[in-house]
Amino acid sequence: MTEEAVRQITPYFPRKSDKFIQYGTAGFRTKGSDLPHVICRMGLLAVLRSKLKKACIGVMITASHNPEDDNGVKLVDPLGEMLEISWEKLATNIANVSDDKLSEVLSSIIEQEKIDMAVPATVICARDTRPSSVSLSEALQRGIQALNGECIDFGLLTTPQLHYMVRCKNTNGAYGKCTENGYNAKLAVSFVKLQNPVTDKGKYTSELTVDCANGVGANKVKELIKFLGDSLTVNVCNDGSTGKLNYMCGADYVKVNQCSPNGINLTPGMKCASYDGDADRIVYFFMGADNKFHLMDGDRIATLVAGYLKNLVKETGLTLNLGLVQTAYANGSSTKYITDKLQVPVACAATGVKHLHAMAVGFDIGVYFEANGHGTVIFSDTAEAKIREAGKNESLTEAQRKAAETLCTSIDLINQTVGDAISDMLLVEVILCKQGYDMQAWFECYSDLPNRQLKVKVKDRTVIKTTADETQATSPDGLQSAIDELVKKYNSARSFVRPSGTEDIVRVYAEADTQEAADSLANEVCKVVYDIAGGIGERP
Ligand code: G16
Repeated sequence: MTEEAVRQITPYFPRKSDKFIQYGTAGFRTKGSDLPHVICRMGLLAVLRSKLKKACIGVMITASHNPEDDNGVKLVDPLGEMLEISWEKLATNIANVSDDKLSEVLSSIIEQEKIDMAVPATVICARDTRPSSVSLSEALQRGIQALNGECIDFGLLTTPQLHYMVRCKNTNGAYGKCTENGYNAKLAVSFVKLQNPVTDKGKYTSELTVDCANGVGANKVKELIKFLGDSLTVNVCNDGSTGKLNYMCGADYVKVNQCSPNGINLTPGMKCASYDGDADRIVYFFMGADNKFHLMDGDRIATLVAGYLKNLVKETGLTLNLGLVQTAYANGSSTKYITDKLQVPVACAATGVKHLHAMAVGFDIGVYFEANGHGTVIFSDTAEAKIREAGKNESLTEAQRKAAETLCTSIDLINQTVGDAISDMLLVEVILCKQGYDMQAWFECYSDLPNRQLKVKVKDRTVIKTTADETQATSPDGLQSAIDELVKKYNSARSFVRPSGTEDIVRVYAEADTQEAADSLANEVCKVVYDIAGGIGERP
């Protein structure tokens, strides 16, 4: 069977170069032109995974925040979570094997995983708006068909919508209706239910301007707005009608450059947000009373959400352990605020939502957010059951029951499968409304430590190895000690470096007591990385 499948696909999607490609932070990412055979082969792998799990598997074609020429693919497991890490290795093997050995590798996976090839397979796929995504989606479908899998193609979706569909399908609709309208209705109904009863909205305004990175999120949020009535006004910018995907706009651009994107003329009083290219990340921003640009990144969203949920849990009287997961990129001030002020335990995971998600599962209610705006909340089955039951429990006080009902509706508003810019946006709006916050009030919760993120190009980024939490470089020799020496020169400073899993670069992060100091430290660390880890191109 594998031989026949390989015979069907290789004439159309041959492996043209022996360039090694690795399943990274969020699947395979590289130039779209290098991907046809990889994506076709991921169709084969998705079928095997579906047969093994006896469930529907998802495949998303996107390179998210990367430039338009790049593309990528990631597999989604039955409950809408990222592909199990042990299978990433299989994916990498399949992507890199020569055409004549492909059948052999497929057969060995079938044998090793004891896959029953008689079990039917279903794969749900979707793509973002990149020009190369259309033909790559065809390549994927050819791979799925070659192993007799059924393919349900949703066409254009945001990445989190695809994750949502997979979970709906595998829970027979218990998680929601497996359609775009089902997704929109679920979110909108919960949003309106949470927002409408608020009578004292304080400084809150229900108007928001969203930079959609010229990506797939633009048309999707336009669809969602139709379900919201007049409860939220969303002005959609960078909707792809003119600009280029992720170019000088989008969540990554705004976060890294700490400035307003092209396409938005930021003036005082405006409340703005940016999605990334596939709408799985969101950051907020505004112009403060000081006439300066202020970023409200994933850390700010995490603190807002954790505080809100913690209060609600307290009001229900239930004993549920709530925790927050961040990465090394989390601003030191946010971690301090969460630990000291909110009194919520914080755990640190490696970059990549798959790592944060895995750690968040350890809590009854696990809030996880990367500083770049990628995150969500997950509720354990037991916690969710307790909350739903409390909402109906007549022996509780009315206030306790109401808090439990509000929690239930919040659960419905949250896309628990993965970070979701649209769902996160609605959740933030609900919380701001309930708190009576404008952006300035939210901003004043705590002060960020000034920070800077930069990139360095090196010949081979894999020479940089780090500890599990990514805060220390363990190789090459001398790199960490050189960083330590630099950090000592600044106050309240911290810096770390790590190879990106989505771009061919090394990321450098620095934090210090002033912006000048953070900038200077980041620049000095870049030079050290360039000198010790084999920098290429112009020295920073
Ligand atoms: C992906 C991952 C995120 C990660 C980001 C950057 O985001 O899903 O978890 O933070 O890449 O990763 P790296 O620093 O390894 O390049 P996205 O939005 O591009 O899918």
